[in-house]
Amino acid sequence: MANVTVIGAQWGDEGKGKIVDWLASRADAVVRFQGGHNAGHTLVVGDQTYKLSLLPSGIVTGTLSIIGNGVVLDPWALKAEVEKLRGQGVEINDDNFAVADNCPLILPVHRELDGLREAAAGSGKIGTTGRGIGPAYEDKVGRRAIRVCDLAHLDSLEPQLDRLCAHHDALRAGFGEKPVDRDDLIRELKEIAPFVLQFAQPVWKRLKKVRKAGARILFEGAQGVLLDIDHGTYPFVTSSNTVSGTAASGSGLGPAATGFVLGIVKAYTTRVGSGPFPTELDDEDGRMLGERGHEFGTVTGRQRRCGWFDAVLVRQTCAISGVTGIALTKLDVLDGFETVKICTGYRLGGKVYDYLPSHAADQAAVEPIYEEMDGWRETTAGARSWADLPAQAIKYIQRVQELIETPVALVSTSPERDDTILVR
Ligand code: 2SA
Ligand code: MG
Repeated sequence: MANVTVIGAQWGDEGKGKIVDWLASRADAVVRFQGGHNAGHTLVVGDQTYKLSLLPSGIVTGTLSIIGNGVVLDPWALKAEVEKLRGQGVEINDDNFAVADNCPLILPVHRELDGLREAAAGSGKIGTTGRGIGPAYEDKVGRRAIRVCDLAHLDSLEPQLDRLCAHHDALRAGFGEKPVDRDDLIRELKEIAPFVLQFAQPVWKRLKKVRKAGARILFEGAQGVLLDIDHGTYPFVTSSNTVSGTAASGSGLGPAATGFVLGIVKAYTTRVGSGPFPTELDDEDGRMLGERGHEFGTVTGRQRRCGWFDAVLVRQTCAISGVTGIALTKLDVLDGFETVKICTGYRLGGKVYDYLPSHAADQAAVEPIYEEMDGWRETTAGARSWADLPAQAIKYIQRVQELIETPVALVSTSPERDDTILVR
């Protein structure tokens, strides 16, 4: 196996966790390169279910797991997740786990600001996970973040705190909130620092070393391309770049290390949070997809919006993210539908579009153009080869592949690691 970069090719929750876990068992290192503990990857191994939101999925198999500099790190969330997994018998130590010492931290003020803004926005809210992701990235690009390496220098943090608090106190005042309690913040940071610092290092160096030794590296993306800060359904997006290119900048390896780009694609479409969703269904079919697909957020438990497969969007995200091949997941959720629909284009103002236009109002107004196919009655759940699949399901996969102009490399037919069809 060469290096692989796994990214979500829709709005997240495509089933990356299972695929990443499957690939992690064949990799020597697994790297998270963007996002934070807003991700939600569910891994089912035997009779154990692991829910990860910050740690790379390789941690469960004892594979070297690295949090790269592109991630925003909540040190308290890290500690809680490490402790939870240790409680499930997972070994985590400074040999199999490392955190980039140049990662910006998510602080309590970020979470508070996330919540204050969402509450104030009312119906115009983004529908964030409330984890402080956006405000933490804002402070990173605003050059006032406190980073992992600062935890080793807390006695000389005053100038940075001045910059951070000058910014946040003004924002908080606008919401009628008290200024940041600096003493409290320093005390909390001092308390958590030793825990984080035991894993902290310049991970680009560690990666350089393992790469030189021939390690196969798996880059684990979180969320999906439609939530990308540049290419997504702005402003209803997350605050990081979720495209494959971020694997390089968010880990400290060059673009050549990215390797095979595997886009994870759900056989239908879901979205959690606000924003445009052309194929969204507000009917019995939509409810059936949600119910059969167990469409609830791993992190927040929020119910996901559901709709038919949108080939326009996935063709676009595969192009934007340079996807080499896709893994098609949750095909079995479509089992038993009399007919299934695929969106092949949009209508807007008398024109037909073969892509999603950039403007938010246009994105909200496009009307999907559907192609209808016969469904299949047989179950595809647990299928492990083409021969296990009904002819109509194969037709569906082939049509998806044709429309998105990207080959299907894998088909996943249940949350179980081995229920996977390898196409090439
Ligand atoms: P944020 O918190 O600033 O990143 O939210 C901004 C938007 O990004 C969406 N977002 C997600 N969408 C799907 N899955 C995500 N992760 C969890 C999961 C979500 C959960 O995998 O299940 O548990 O609810 C994720 N993270 C961010 C979010 O809905 C906003 O639209
Ligand atoms: Mg998820």
